[in-house]
Amino acid sequence: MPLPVPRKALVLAVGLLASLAGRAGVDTLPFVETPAASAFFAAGVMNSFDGVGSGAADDWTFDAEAGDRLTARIESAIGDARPRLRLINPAGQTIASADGDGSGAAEFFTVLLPLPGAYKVRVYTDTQVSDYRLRADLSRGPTLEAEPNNSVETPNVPPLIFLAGSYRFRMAGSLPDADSAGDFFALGTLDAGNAITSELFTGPQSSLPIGAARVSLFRSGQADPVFSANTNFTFAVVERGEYFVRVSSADTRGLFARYLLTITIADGVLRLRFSPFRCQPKAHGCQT
Ligand SMILES: [Ca+2]
Repeated sequence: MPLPVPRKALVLAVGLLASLAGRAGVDTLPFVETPAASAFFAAGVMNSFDGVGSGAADDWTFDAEAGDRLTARIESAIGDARPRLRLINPAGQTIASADGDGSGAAEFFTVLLPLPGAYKVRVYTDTQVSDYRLRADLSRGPTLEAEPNNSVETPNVPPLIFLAGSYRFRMAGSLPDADSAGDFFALGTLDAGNAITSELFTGPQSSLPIGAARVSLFRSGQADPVFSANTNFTFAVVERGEYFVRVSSADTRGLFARYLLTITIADGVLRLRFSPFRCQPKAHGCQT
């Protein structure tokens, strides 16, 4: 086994930079499960393009299981680098592709990894060398957000996990600088007495400090949130309607501003013998 040659790669973890060894042009994405046992894995690196053109690409490798999903976003320090972002499967085929514009950002969301094996996130520039930062989020469970999800008109609709007397979803997302609108997720139609419990995790793989992100509840037809907090909470629904939850941050957004949101909805009115929730097959994929 050849010894790795030290490389200039830097790994971003716990908000600190630590050196990482690897081979020129090929290195490992250092995924960390966050929080433990969540099935959500986060990685981040800082590096620079060695030259112009795909021949000078950096390949960031990782192992996946069949059914995993990957989101990645690159931001170049110089916008004119217009970074190219590719996802290469174990057979060498490109299965996702995004080209940055003059803002220097490129991203793809929640790409299904159908085969087990070694994948590569490939990044390069066709125009201008630059430093860059790359975020990768891999999920084996929680749903990964997909932009645009910036209003109640265009929310993500997470699949639900049905539990005894409640249902739940877990959503992993992030709030880059440009995402001042935040991320909206549909909760479906709720009745008075239903209880919405929100838990937001950021943790050491996120640049969001505790309390920097806000979770707000919206009811269809009302412009203002019916409830909003920057701490975990339980909210009792007063009025039947279609509800949405938004995660946002006014001033601490960034490439690594990740979060994992867990929403649990319980039937506070205890109609135990019947399903307390109005199933929305189109939205939730459940059976009526
Ligand atoms: Ca958003």
